[in-house]
Amino acid sequence: MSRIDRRSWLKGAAAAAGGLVAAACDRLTLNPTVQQTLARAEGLTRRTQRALFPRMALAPEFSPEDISPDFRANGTINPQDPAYVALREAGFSDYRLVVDGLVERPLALSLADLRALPARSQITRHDCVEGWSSIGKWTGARLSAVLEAAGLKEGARFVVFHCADKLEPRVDERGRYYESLDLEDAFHEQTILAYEMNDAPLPVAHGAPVRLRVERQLGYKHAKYVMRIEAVESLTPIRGGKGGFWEDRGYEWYAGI
Ligand SMILES: Nc1nc2c(c(=O)[nH]1)N[C@H]1C(S)=C(S)[C@@H](COP(=O)(O)O)O[C@H]1N2
Ligand SMILES: [Mo]
Repeated sequence: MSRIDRRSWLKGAAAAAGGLVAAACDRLTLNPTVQQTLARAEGLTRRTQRALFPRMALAPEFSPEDISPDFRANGTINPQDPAYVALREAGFSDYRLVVDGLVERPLALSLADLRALPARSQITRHDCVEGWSSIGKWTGARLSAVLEAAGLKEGARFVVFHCADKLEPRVDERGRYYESLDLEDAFHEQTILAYEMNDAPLPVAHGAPVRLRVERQLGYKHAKYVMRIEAVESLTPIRGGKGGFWEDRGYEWYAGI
C-alpha cells in the first residue's frame, strides 16, 4: 500500500472505529459517546485495530538535562492583534478558552479552570519542517479532559484550533492561524493544552497563554495562542478547507513524525 493509500485507508478505518483507539488507550476516561461507538465497533477485525494502534504510541520523552537552553520561537512570536494585545496587557486574566461547535456543553474556560483539569507534563522534542529541533518541557491540561467536559456530539470527527494571530497580515480572516486534529490525536495521552513551558508560565513567543502540544506531529500542528476549539464534522467548510493555515498553503494535514 502506498503512503497515500494507506493514509486514506486508515482514515476510513478510523471513521469506522470512531473513538475506539482513544478508548482503548484510556479506558478510565471513556465517555458515553465513545462507549457507544466502541460497542458498535466490536465487529472490527484485529488487523484493523493493529493498523490503527501505532498512532497511539507515545512520542519519545527526555530528561530535564536534555532541555534546550535556547528553544527556538517560530512563526508568530508577538501577536499584534488588538484583542490579543488587550488580553496580554491584563495578564491574561480575561482569557477564556471557548469550546464550541458539535459539543453538548459549550465552555468558556479561564486559565484557572484549565489548571483545575487533569494535567500532564512531558519533555519532548519539537521538530519544525524548516529543519530545526528543540527540546522543552510542557505542562498543560489534557485535551481529552477538555473535550470530555464539553461532551462531543455524535457527528464530531475533528477539532479545530482557532488562534489569536494573523501570520499573514491581511484585512480578512484568511491570514489567521488555525489547525485541526482528528479524534485519535485529540485523545492521545500526550496531546495537551500547554500553559507552562520549562516550569514557568508559557512565554508570549511560544504561544501564551495556551498552546497545543501534539507530540507525534511536526511543529506547525502545535497551534499557539489558542482562543477557541471547535468540534466539527468536516474540515472542508473552514477557511481554505485543508484543516490548517499551512495545510491551506500546501503542507500535509497529517504531519506524523
Ligand atoms: N498561532 C500560531 N501557531 C503556530 C505558528 C504560528 O505562526 N502561529 N507557527 C507554527 C510553527 S511552524 C512552529 S515550528 C511552532 C513554533 O513553536 P515555538 O515558537 O514554540 O517554537 O508553532 C507553530 N504554531
Ligand atoms: Mo515549524
